[in-house]
Amino acid sequence: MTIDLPSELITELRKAKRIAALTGAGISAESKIPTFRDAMTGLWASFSPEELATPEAFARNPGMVWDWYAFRREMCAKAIPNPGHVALAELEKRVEHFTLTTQNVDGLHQRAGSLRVFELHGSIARVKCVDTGRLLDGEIPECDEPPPRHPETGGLLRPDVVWFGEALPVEALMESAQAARNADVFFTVGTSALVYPAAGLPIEAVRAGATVVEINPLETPFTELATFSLRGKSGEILPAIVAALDV
Ligand code: BJW
Repeated sequence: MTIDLPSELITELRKAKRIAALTGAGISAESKIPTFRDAMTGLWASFSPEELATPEAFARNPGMVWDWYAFRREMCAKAIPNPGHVALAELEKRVEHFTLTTQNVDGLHQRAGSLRVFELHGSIARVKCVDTGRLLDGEIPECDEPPPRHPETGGLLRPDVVWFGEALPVEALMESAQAARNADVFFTVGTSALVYPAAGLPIEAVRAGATVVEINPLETPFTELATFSLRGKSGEILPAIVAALDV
């Protein structure tokens, strides 16, 4: 399959000293991890986000929230990085400064070989005490009635992810904002651009004068601000971009 890429974009990329990227659930769709907001197949197709991804939801029904994350933790562990993840890892090797910020909790960028990755919404592989925030070291304990408890603190365990209304990890957010402000080229890949503060990063990059490239099969609220809007799957477009740099 041939993908038409704007030649100006390839020229900009060849000149770029600083490249930054923001990814969302769409980049992992081709690894068979459902996105959140797809009306039919998305992770929230039969639940509203407020029922699952808030501290209040966990307080109301910790067992249901735990089970939902346990199901997804297993799915993420079995998933395999796709050519989109691999292409971003390859791009990192080719540029002086590369910063990858992901909203995903699946760890697939690191497994694809990306080295400098900031996880804005945490990681589904880690769990922590809901009362103290202390991370669990080692295996998740078995228990009859989930969630299990932290062996040291005695508090219920929850995933180490960022729910609505919770603060994002400070260092990840600061580094990502700085990378957006300094980028020559900024990619926003596979995100609906609805959830803040992540959705503010490409806007910061535009304001700072970067060339901003959106890769998504669908339009988003960010599309009209993008310098280049590439409609299609990231697992096809990103490898085509990396290949074009070699020509
Ligand atoms: C493809 C594809 C293919 C398909 N290739 N693409 C400013 C304005 C308004 C509201 C706010 C604001 N600032 C903060 C807020 C509130 C809130 C918010 O943004 N609400 C909005 C919904 C309006 N934000 C927060 O609460 C954040 N916290 C915060 O701001 O704290 C302030 C604070 C400060 C100090 C103290 C205390 C508090 C926290 C946000 C946390 C988001 N968490 C989640 C769950 C994580 C855990 C989990 O995984 O379960 O993160 S919600 C969910 O949405 C998840 C995602 O990371 C995030 C973004 O979704 P994403 O990745 O964009 O996925 P989708 O499904 O929406 O889109 C997929 C896209 O892929 C689609 O566009 C497809 O077309 C595309 N696609 N196939 C490329 N093959």
